[in-house]
Amino acid sequence: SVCPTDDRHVAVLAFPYGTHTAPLVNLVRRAAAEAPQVTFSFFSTKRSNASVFATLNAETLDNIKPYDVEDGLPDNYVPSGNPQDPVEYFVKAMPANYRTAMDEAVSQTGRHITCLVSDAFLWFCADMADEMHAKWVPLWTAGPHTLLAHIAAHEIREKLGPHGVREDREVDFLAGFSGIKASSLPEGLTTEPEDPFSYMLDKMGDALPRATAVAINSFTEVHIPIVQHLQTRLHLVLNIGPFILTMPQSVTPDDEGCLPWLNKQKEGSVVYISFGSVIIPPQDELVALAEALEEGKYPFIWAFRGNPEKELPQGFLERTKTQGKVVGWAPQMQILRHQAVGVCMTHGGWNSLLDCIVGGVPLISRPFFGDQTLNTATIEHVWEIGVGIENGVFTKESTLKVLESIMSTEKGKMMLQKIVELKDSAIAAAGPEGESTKNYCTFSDIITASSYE
Ligand code: U2F
Repeated sequence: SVCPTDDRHVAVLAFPYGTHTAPLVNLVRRAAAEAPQVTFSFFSTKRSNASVFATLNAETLDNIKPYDVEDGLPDNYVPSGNPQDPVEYFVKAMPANYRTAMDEAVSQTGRHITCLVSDAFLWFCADMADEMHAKWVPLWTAGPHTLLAHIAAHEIREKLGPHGVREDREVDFLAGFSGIKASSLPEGLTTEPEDPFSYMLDKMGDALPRATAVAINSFTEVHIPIVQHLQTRLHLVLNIGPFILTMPQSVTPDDEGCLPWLNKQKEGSVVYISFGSVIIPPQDELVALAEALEEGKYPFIWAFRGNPEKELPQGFLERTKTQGKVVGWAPQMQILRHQAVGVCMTHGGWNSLLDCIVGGVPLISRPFFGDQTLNTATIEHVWEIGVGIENGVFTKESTLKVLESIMSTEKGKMMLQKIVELKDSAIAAAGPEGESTKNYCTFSDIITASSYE
Protein backbone atom coordinates (compact mmCIF):
# COMPACT_ATOMS: atom_id res chain seq x y z
CA SER A 1 0.00 0.00 0.00
CA VAL A 2 0.97 3.62 -0.45
CA CYS A 3 2.59 5.03 2.66
CA PRO A 4 2.55 8.79 2.69
CA THR A 5 5.21 10.14 5.06
CA ASP A 6 3.18 13.06 6.30
CA ASP A 7 -0.07 11.51 7.50
CA ARG A 8 0.97 11.46 11.12
CA HIS A 9 -1.07 13.48 13.55
CA VAL A 10 -0.45 13.17 17.29
CA ALA A 11 -3.19 14.55 19.55
CA VAL A 12 -1.79 15.58 22.92
CA LEU A 13 -4.41 15.86 25.68
CA ALA A 14 -3.28 17.74 28.78
CA PHE A 15 -4.85 17.79 32.23
CA PRO A 16 -4.49 21.48 33.05
CA TYR A 17 -4.24 21.46 36.88
CA GLY A 18 -1.41 21.09 39.43
CA THR A 19 1.91 20.12 37.93
CA HIS A 20 0.37 17.93 35.22
CA THR A 21 0.72 20.00 32.08
CA ALA A 22 4.39 20.99 32.46
CA PRO A 23 5.83 17.44 32.25
CA LEU A 24 3.61 16.61 29.25
CA VAL A 25 4.66 19.79 27.49
CA ASN A 26 8.34 19.04 28.06
CA LEU A 27 7.88 15.55 26.67
CA VAL A 28 6.12 16.85 23.57
CA ARG A 29 8.72 19.58 23.06
CA ARG A 30 11.35 16.90 22.67
CA ALA A 31 9.17 14.62 20.52
CA ALA A 32 8.09 17.43 18.19
CA ALA A 33 11.61 18.81 17.76
CA GLU A 34 12.83 15.36 16.76
CA ALA A 35 9.96 14.68 14.34
CA PRO A 36 9.40 17.88 12.35
CA GLN A 37 7.21 16.08 9.76
CA VAL A 38 4.69 14.99 12.34
CA THR A 39 1.80 17.29 13.30
CA PHE A 40 1.18 17.67 17.03
CA SER A 41 -2.12 19.19 18.21
CA PHE A 42 -2.05 20.22 21.85
CA PHE A 43 -5.35 20.26 23.77
CA SER A 44 -5.70 22.19 26.98
CA THR A 45 -7.73 25.05 28.46
CA LYS A 46 -7.32 28.54 27.06
CA ARG A 47 -5.57 29.66 30.21
CA SER A 48 -3.14 26.75 30.27
CA ASN A 49 -2.38 27.09 26.54
CA ALA A 50 -1.63 30.78 26.94
CA SER A 51 1.06 30.10 29.53
CA VAL A 52 2.47 26.98 27.83
CA PHE A 53 2.74 28.57 24.41
CA ALA A 54 4.30 31.77 25.72
CA THR A 55 7.43 29.63 26.29
CA LEU A 56 7.03 27.39 23.27
CA ASN A 57 6.61 30.15 20.72
CA ALA A 58 10.11 31.33 21.51
CA GLU A 59 11.37 27.94 20.33
CA THR A 60 9.42 28.18 17.04
CA LEU A 61 8.27 24.59 17.01
CA ASP A 62 6.01 24.96 13.98
CA ASN A 63 4.62 21.46 14.26
CA ILE A 64 2.86 21.95 17.62
CA LYS A 65 -0.40 23.82 17.52
CA PRO A 66 -2.59 24.62 20.54
CA TYR A 67 -6.36 24.05 20.59
CA ASP A 68 -8.44 25.37 23.46
CA VAL A 69 -10.66 23.00 25.40
CA GLU A 70 -13.67 24.39 27.35
CA ASP A 71 -12.97 24.54 31.09
CA GLY A 72 -16.60 23.73 32.03
CA LEU A 73 -16.94 26.66 34.45
CA PRO A 74 -20.41 28.23 34.54
CA ASP A 75 -20.58 31.75 33.04
CA ASN A 76 -21.25 33.36 36.37
CA TYR A 77 -18.62 31.31 38.23
CA VAL A 78 -17.15 32.98 41.32
CA PRO A 79 -14.06 31.20 42.76
CA SER A 80 -14.81 29.72 46.21
CA GLY A 81 -11.14 29.58 47.18
CA ASN A 82 -11.13 25.77 47.08
CA PRO A 83 -8.58 24.81 44.38
CA GLN A 84 -10.44 21.53 43.72
CA ASP A 85 -13.63 23.26 42.49
CA PRO A 86 -12.49 24.20 38.96
CA VAL A 87 -11.05 20.69 38.62
CA GLU A 88 -14.46 19.16 39.34
CA TYR A 89 -16.18 21.36 36.75
CA PHE A 90 -13.52 20.39 34.23
CA VAL A 91 -13.83 16.67 34.94
CA LYS A 92 -17.61 16.92 34.47
CA ALA A 93 -17.13 18.57 31.07
CA MET A 94 -14.95 15.68 29.84
CA PRO A 95 -14.74 14.11 27.29
CA ALA A 96 -17.13 16.25 25.21
CA ASN A 97 -14.92 19.34 25.59
CA TYR A 98 -11.85 17.52 24.23
CA ARG A 99 -13.84 15.92 21.44
CA THR A 100 -15.06 19.27 20.12
CA ALA A 101 -11.53 20.63 19.99
CA MET A 102 -10.19 17.44 18.41
CA ASP A 103 -12.80 17.57 15.63
CA GLU A 104 -11.65 21.11 14.93
CA ALA A 105 -7.99 20.04 14.74
CA VAL A 106 -8.80 17.20 12.35
CA SER A 107 -10.72 19.48 10.03
CA GLN A 108 -8.09 22.25 10.17
CA THR A 109 -5.12 19.97 9.50
CA GLY A 110 -6.94 17.59 7.16
CA ARG A 111 -5.25 14.73 9.01
CA HIS A 112 -6.85 11.96 11.00
CA ILE A 113 -5.42 11.38 14.44
CA THR A 114 -2.90 8.54 14.38
CA CYS A 115 -1.92 8.60 18.02
CA LEU A 116 -3.20 10.00 21.32
CA VAL A 117 -0.67 11.04 23.91
CA SER A 118 -2.55 12.07 27.03
CA ASP A 119 -2.30 12.65 30.72
CA ALA A 120 -3.06 9.22 32.19
CA PHE A 121 -6.07 10.70 34.04
CA LEU A 122 -7.93 10.96 30.70
CA TRP A 123 -9.33 7.42 30.70
CA PHE A 124 -11.75 8.07 27.81
CA CYS A 125 -8.81 8.12 25.41
CA ALA A 126 -8.98 4.30 25.42
CA ASP A 127 -12.37 4.48 23.66
CA MET A 128 -11.35 7.37 21.43
CA ALA A 129 -8.26 5.46 20.28
CA ASP A 130 -10.38 2.40 19.44
CA GLU A 131 -12.83 4.50 17.46
CA MET A 132 -10.07 6.31 15.58
CA HIS A 133 -7.96 3.18 15.04
CA ALA A 134 -5.22 5.15 16.69
CA LYS A 135 -2.65 4.32 19.36
CA TRP A 136 -2.90 5.60 22.90
CA VAL A 137 0.16 6.38 25.02
CA PRO A 138 -0.81 7.95 28.34
CA LEU A 139 1.74 9.73 30.52
CA TRP A 140 1.56 9.01 34.26
CA THR A 141 3.00 12.09 35.99
CA ALA A 142 3.36 10.56 39.47
CA GLY A 143 5.15 7.54 40.94
CA PRO A 144 4.92 3.89 39.81
CA HIS A 145 3.61 2.75 43.23
CA THR A 146 0.57 5.04 43.00
CA LEU A 147 -0.03 3.91 39.44
CA LEU A 148 -0.12 0.29 40.58
CA ALA A 149 -2.47 1.18 43.44
CA HIS A 150 -4.97 2.73 41.01
CA ILE A 151 -4.76 -0.19 38.60
CA ALA A 152 -5.37 -2.57 41.51
CA ALA A 153 -8.17 -0.46 43.04
CA HIS A 154 -10.84 -3.18 42.93
CA GLU A 155 -8.56 -5.78 44.51
CA ILE A 156 -7.45 -3.34 47.19
CA ARG A 157 -11.05 -2.56 48.19
CA GLU A 158 -11.98 -6.21 48.20
CA LYS A 159 -8.96 -7.41 50.19
CA LEU A 160 -9.04 -4.58 52.74
CA GLY A 161 -12.76 -4.89 53.25
CA PRO A 162 -14.91 -2.15 54.76
CA HIS A 163 -12.75 -1.82 57.92
CA GLY A 164 -9.32 -2.01 56.30
CA VAL A 165 -8.49 1.63 56.80
CA ARG A 166 -9.89 1.91 60.30
CA GLU A 167 -7.85 -1.12 61.33
CA ASP A 168 -4.95 0.23 59.31
CA ARG A 169 -4.18 -3.13 57.72
CA GLU A 170 -0.98 -3.67 55.81
CA VAL A 171 -1.28 -3.77 52.01
CA ASP A 172 0.81 -6.96 51.98
CA PHE A 173 -1.17 -8.64 49.19
CA LEU A 174 0.12 -6.25 46.52
CA ALA A 175 3.60 -6.60 44.99
CA GLY A 176 6.03 -4.01 46.38
CA PHE A 177 3.61 -2.77 49.06
CA SER A 178 4.77 -4.70 52.13
CA GLY A 179 5.26 -2.30 55.03
CA ILE A 180 2.69 0.11 53.56
CA LYS A 181 -0.47 0.65 55.61
CA ALA A 182 -4.00 1.13 54.26
CA SER A 183 -4.09 4.68 55.65
CA SER A 184 -1.23 5.67 53.32
CA LEU A 185 -3.25 4.89 50.18
CA PRO A 186 -4.82 7.75 48.18
CA GLU A 187 -8.14 8.62 49.85
CA GLY A 188 -10.45 7.66 46.97
CA LEU A 189 -8.97 4.17 46.76
CA THR A 190 -10.22 2.56 49.92
CA THR A 191 -13.91 3.40 49.55
CA GLU A 192 -16.19 3.31 46.51
CA PRO A 193 -15.56 6.53 44.56
CA GLU A 194 -18.13 9.27 45.12
CA ASP A 195 -16.65 12.54 43.86
CA PRO A 196 -15.87 13.11 40.15
CA PHE A 197 -12.11 13.09 40.75
CA SER A 198 -12.00 9.67 42.45
CA TYR A 199 -14.40 8.34 39.84
CA MET A 200 -12.00 9.53 37.13
CA LEU A 201 -9.07 7.74 38.82
CA ASP A 202 -11.07 4.53 39.04
CA LYS A 203 -11.94 4.66 35.35
CA MET A 204 -8.29 5.36 34.65
CA GLY A 205 -7.21 2.23 36.53
CA ASP A 206 -9.60 0.17 34.37
CA ALA A 207 -8.57 1.85 31.09
CA LEU A 208 -4.77 1.87 31.31
CA PRO A 209 -4.34 -1.86 30.56
CA ARG A 210 -5.84 -1.04 27.12
CA ALA A 211 -3.12 1.52 26.29
CA THR A 212 -0.47 0.76 23.65
CA ALA A 213 2.13 1.76 26.26
CA VAL A 214 2.14 3.73 29.49
CA ALA A 215 4.93 6.29 29.88
CA ILE A 216 6.03 7.29 33.38
CA ASN A 217 8.08 10.26 34.58
CA SER A 218 10.30 7.95 36.59
CA PHE A 219 13.17 5.50 36.23
CA THR A 220 13.09 1.78 36.82
CA GLU A 221 15.49 1.63 39.81
CA VAL A 222 13.12 3.79 41.82
CA HIS A 223 11.02 0.74 42.58
CA ILE A 224 12.06 -2.41 40.71
CA PRO A 225 9.44 -4.87 42.11
CA ILE A 226 6.64 -2.45 41.32
CA VAL A 227 7.83 -1.84 37.79
CA GLN A 228 8.15 -5.59 37.22
CA HIS A 229 4.64 -6.10 38.49
CA LEU A 230 3.27 -3.24 36.38
CA GLN A 231 4.73 -5.01 33.35
CA THR A 232 2.40 -7.93 33.99
CA ARG A 233 -0.65 -5.66 34.03
CA LEU A 234 0.07 -3.27 31.16
CA HIS A 235 1.01 -3.84 27.52
CA LEU A 236 4.23 -1.87 27.83
CA VAL A 237 5.71 0.16 30.70
CA LEU A 238 8.05 2.93 29.62
CA ASN A 239 9.94 4.70 32.38
CA ILE A 240 11.33 7.71 30.55
CA GLY A 241 12.34 10.01 33.41
CA PRO A 242 13.23 11.79 35.50
CA PHE A 243 12.16 14.46 33.03
CA ILE A 244 14.46 17.00 34.68
CA LEU A 245 17.26 14.90 33.18
CA THR A 246 15.63 13.61 30.00
CA MET A 247 13.41 16.42 28.67
CA PRO A 248 13.94 20.10 27.89
CA GLN A 249 13.03 22.27 30.90
CA SER A 250 11.77 25.83 31.22
CA VAL A 251 14.09 27.73 33.53
CA THR A 252 12.57 29.75 36.37
CA PRO A 253 14.50 33.04 36.65
CA ASP A 254 16.23 33.60 39.98
CA ASP A 255 14.67 37.03 40.49
CA GLU A 256 15.17 37.01 44.25
CA GLY A 257 18.81 35.94 44.20
CA CYS A 258 18.45 32.52 45.86
CA LEU A 259 21.47 31.03 44.12
CA PRO A 260 23.99 33.77 44.96
CA TRP A 261 22.70 33.64 48.55
CA LEU A 262 23.25 29.85 48.64
CA ASN A 263 26.83 30.38 47.46
CA LYS A 264 27.51 32.07 50.80
CA GLN A 265 26.10 29.22 52.93
CA LYS A 266 27.90 26.18 54.34
CA GLU A 267 27.59 22.84 52.55
CA GLY A 268 24.47 20.88 53.52
CA SER A 269 23.29 23.53 55.99
CA VAL A 270 20.23 25.04 54.31
CA VAL A 271 16.58 23.97 54.70
CA TYR A 272 14.53 24.43 51.49
CA ILE A 273 10.75 24.61 51.97
CA SER A 274 8.02 24.31 49.36
CA PHE A 275 4.60 22.66 49.29
CA GLY A 276 4.16 22.59 45.51
CA SER A 277 1.74 24.44 43.30
CA VAL A 278 -1.63 23.62 44.89
CA ILE A 279 -1.29 23.42 48.68
CA ILE A 280 -1.07 26.12 51.32
CA PRO A 281 -0.63 24.52 54.77
CA PRO A 282 -2.90 25.75 57.59
CA GLN A 283 -1.66 28.89 59.28
CA ASP A 284 -0.91 27.32 62.68
CA GLU A 285 1.46 24.91 60.95
CA LEU A 286 3.14 27.72 59.03
CA VAL A 287 3.68 29.49 62.34
CA ALA A 288 5.07 26.32 63.98
CA LEU A 289 7.46 25.84 61.09
CA ALA A 290 8.63 29.47 61.24
CA GLU A 291 9.20 29.23 65.00
CA ALA A 292 11.21 26.03 64.59
CA LEU A 293 13.43 27.58 61.92
CA GLU A 294 14.02 30.62 64.08
CA GLU A 295 14.73 28.69 67.26
CA GLY A 296 16.94 26.11 65.53
CA LYS A 297 18.78 28.94 63.67
CA TYR A 298 18.70 26.95 60.43
CA PRO A 299 19.49 28.92 57.29
CA PHE A 300 16.49 28.52 54.94
CA ILE A 301 14.85 29.34 51.64
CA TRP A 302 11.06 29.23 51.80
CA ALA A 303 9.09 29.26 48.55
CA PHE A 304 5.94 30.76 50.05
CA ARG A 305 2.49 30.66 48.42
CA GLY A 306 0.22 33.35 49.85
CA ASN A 307 1.07 36.41 51.89
CA PRO A 308 4.03 35.84 54.27
CA GLU A 309 3.55 39.24 55.98
CA LYS A 310 0.09 38.19 57.02
CA GLU A 311 0.56 34.50 57.72
CA LEU A 312 3.96 34.26 59.43
CA PRO A 313 4.57 35.36 63.03
CA GLN A 314 4.87 39.09 63.60
CA GLY A 315 8.43 40.29 63.00
CA PHE A 316 9.62 36.91 61.64
CA LEU A 317 10.60 38.29 58.23
CA GLU A 318 12.55 41.14 59.80
CA ARG A 319 14.29 38.99 62.42
CA THR A 320 15.34 36.31 59.89
CA LYS A 321 16.46 38.73 57.16
CA THR A 322 19.99 37.34 57.11
CA GLN A 323 19.19 33.84 58.36
CA GLY A 324 16.95 33.01 55.43
CA LYS A 325 14.90 34.05 52.44
CA VAL A 326 11.12 33.95 51.99
CA VAL A 327 10.45 34.10 48.26
CA GLY A 328 7.61 33.55 45.77
CA TRP A 329 7.95 30.96 42.99
CA ALA A 330 11.56 29.76 43.28
CA PRO A 331 13.98 28.06 40.85
CA GLN A 332 13.46 24.86 42.84
CA MET A 333 15.48 22.48 40.72
CA GLN A 334 18.59 24.69 40.74
CA ILE A 335 18.21 25.28 44.47
CA LEU A 336 17.99 21.56 45.23
CA ARG A 337 21.07 20.90 43.11
CA HIS A 338 23.08 23.42 45.13
CA GLN A 339 25.52 21.83 47.59
CA ALA A 340 24.47 24.23 50.38
CA VAL A 341 21.02 22.62 50.66
CA GLY A 342 20.81 19.86 53.30
CA VAL A 343 17.11 19.05 53.51
CA CYS A 344 13.84 19.75 51.70
CA MET A 345 10.51 20.22 53.46
CA THR A 346 7.80 19.13 51.07
CA HIS A 347 4.20 17.99 50.65
CA GLY A 348 5.46 14.85 48.91
CA GLY A 349 4.42 15.80 45.35
CA TRP A 350 6.03 13.54 42.77
CA ASN A 351 7.85 16.28 40.86
CA SER A 352 9.38 17.68 44.04
CA LEU A 353 10.42 14.20 45.05
CA LEU A 354 12.23 13.77 41.73
CA ASP A 355 13.86 17.20 42.22
CA CYS A 356 15.16 15.98 45.59
CA ILE A 357 16.45 12.70 44.17
CA VAL A 358 18.29 14.47 41.36
CA GLY A 359 19.61 17.05 43.84
CA GLY A 360 20.57 14.34 46.37
CA VAL A 361 18.63 16.08 49.15
CA PRO A 362 16.82 14.11 51.93
CA LEU A 363 13.19 15.02 52.60
CA ILE A 364 10.83 15.86 55.41
CA SER A 365 7.34 15.28 54.11
CA ARG A 366 4.01 16.63 55.30
CA PRO A 367 1.44 15.12 52.90
CA PHE A 368 -1.99 16.61 52.14
CA PHE A 369 -3.91 14.63 49.50
CA GLY A 370 -3.82 12.17 46.63
CA ASP A 371 -0.51 10.38 46.12
CA GLN A 372 1.31 12.46 48.74
CA THR A 373 0.66 10.13 51.70
CA LEU A 374 1.80 7.09 49.76
CA ASN A 375 4.88 8.99 48.53
CA THR A 376 5.66 9.94 52.13
CA ALA A 377 5.34 6.34 53.37
CA THR A 378 7.58 5.20 50.51
CA ILE A 379 10.15 7.91 51.25
CA GLU A 380 10.31 6.74 54.86
CA HIS A 381 9.84 2.96 54.71
CA VAL A 382 10.90 1.83 51.25
CA TRP A 383 13.62 4.20 50.05
CA GLU A 384 14.64 5.44 53.53
CA ILE A 385 15.58 8.81 52.06
CA GLY A 386 13.61 10.95 54.48
CA VAL A 387 10.81 11.00 57.03
CA GLY A 388 7.21 11.97 57.44
CA ILE A 389 6.39 14.58 60.06
CA GLU A 390 5.19 13.18 63.43
CA ASN A 391 1.37 12.79 63.56
CA GLY A 392 1.17 14.33 60.10
CA VAL A 393 1.24 17.99 61.19
CA PHE A 394 3.95 20.56 61.91
CA THR A 395 4.38 21.54 65.54
CA LYS A 396 7.41 23.50 66.69
CA GLU A 397 8.75 20.58 68.74
CA SER A 398 8.26 17.87 66.11
CA THR A 399 9.78 20.09 63.44
CA LEU A 400 12.88 20.80 65.54
CA LYS A 401 13.22 17.10 66.30
CA VAL A 402 12.97 16.01 62.69
CA LEU A 403 15.36 18.72 61.46
CA GLU A 404 17.89 17.67 64.07
CA SER A 405 17.53 14.02 63.08
CA ILE A 406 18.18 14.68 59.38
CA MET A 407 20.85 17.36 59.76
CA SER A 408 22.94 15.93 62.56
CA THR A 409 22.50 12.21 63.23
CA GLU A 410 23.84 8.95 61.78
CA LYS A 411 20.31 8.18 60.60
CA GLY A 412 20.34 11.42 58.64
CA LYS A 413 23.68 10.49 57.06
CA MET A 414 22.24 7.13 55.98
CA MET A 415 19.31 8.91 54.33
CA LEU A 416 21.71 11.16 52.47
CA GLN A 417 23.72 8.15 51.33
CA LYS A 418 20.58 6.39 50.10
CA ILE A 419 19.28 9.36 48.19
CA VAL A 420 22.68 9.83 46.54
CA GLU A 421 22.49 6.20 45.41
CA LEU A 422 19.08 6.88 43.86
CA LYS A 423 20.47 10.03 42.27
CA ASP A 424 23.28 8.02 40.68
CA SER A 425 20.83 5.50 39.24
CA ALA A 426 18.66 8.35 37.91
CA ILE A 427 21.69 9.82 36.14
CA ALA A 428 22.62 6.41 34.74
CA ALA A 429 19.03 5.81 33.52
CA ALA A 430 19.04 9.15 31.70
CA GLY A 431 22.54 8.62 30.25
CA PRO A 432 23.31 7.58 26.66
CA GLU A 433 23.10 3.84 27.45
CA GLY A 434 20.47 4.19 30.15
CA GLU A 435 17.06 2.57 30.27
CA SER A 436 15.06 5.81 30.25
CA THR A 437 16.94 6.87 27.12
CA LYS A 438 16.17 3.56 25.39
CA ASN A 439 12.54 3.66 26.51
CA TYR A 440 12.21 7.16 25.15
CA CYS A 441 13.28 5.89 21.71
CA THR A 442 10.55 3.24 21.92
CA PHE A 443 8.04 5.91 22.94
CA SER A 444 9.08 8.10 20.04
CA ASP A 445 8.88 5.20 17.55
CA ILE A 446 5.37 4.33 18.72
CA ILE A 447 3.94 7.81 18.58
CA THR A 448 5.49 8.81 15.26
CA ALA A 449 4.80 5.56 13.43
CA SER A 450 2.62 5.94 10.36
CA SER A 451 -0.90 4.60 10.69
CA TYR A 452 -0.04 2.32 7.76
CA GLU A 453 2.69 0.54 9.73
C1 U2F B 1 0.49 17.78 41.99
O1 U2F B 1 1.64 18.40 42.46
P1 U2F B 1 2.17 19.85 42.86
O2 U2F B 1 2.18 20.74 41.72
O3 U2F B 1 1.54 20.40 44.08
O4 U2F B 1 3.67 19.46 43.35
P2 U2F B 1 4.89 18.72 42.64
O5 U2F B 1 4.52 17.49 41.92
O6 U2F B 1 5.89 18.56 43.72
O7 U2F B 1 5.41 19.76 41.57
C2 U2F B 1 5.81 21.04 41.90
C3 U2F B 1 6.68 21.53 40.75
O8 U2F B 1 6.81 22.94 40.82
C4 U2F B 1 8.17 23.32 40.86
C5 U2F B 1 8.93 22.08 41.30
C6 U2F B 1 8.08 20.94 40.75
O9 U2F B 1 8.47 20.67 39.42
O10 U2F B 1 10.25 22.10 40.80
N1 U2F B 1 8.31 24.46 41.79
C7 U2F B 1 9.10 25.50 41.43
O11 U2F B 1 9.76 25.46 40.39
N2 U2F B 1 9.20 26.58 42.27
C8 U2F B 1 8.51 26.65 43.44
O12 U2F B 1 8.65 27.65 44.15
C9 U2F B 1 7.68 25.57 43.81
C10 U2F B 1 7.61 24.48 42.97
C11 U2F B 1 -0.10 16.97 43.12
F1 U2F B 1 -0.45 17.81 44.15
C12 U2F B 1 0.89 15.92 43.59
O13 U2F B 1 0.34 15.18 44.63
C13 U2F B 1 1.32 15.02 42.44
O14 U2F B 1 2.34 14.14 42.85
C14 U2F B 1 1.82 15.88 41.28
C15 U2F B 1 2.18 15.06 40.05
O15 U2F B 1 1.08 14.34 39.56
O16 U2F B 1 0.85 16.88 40.92
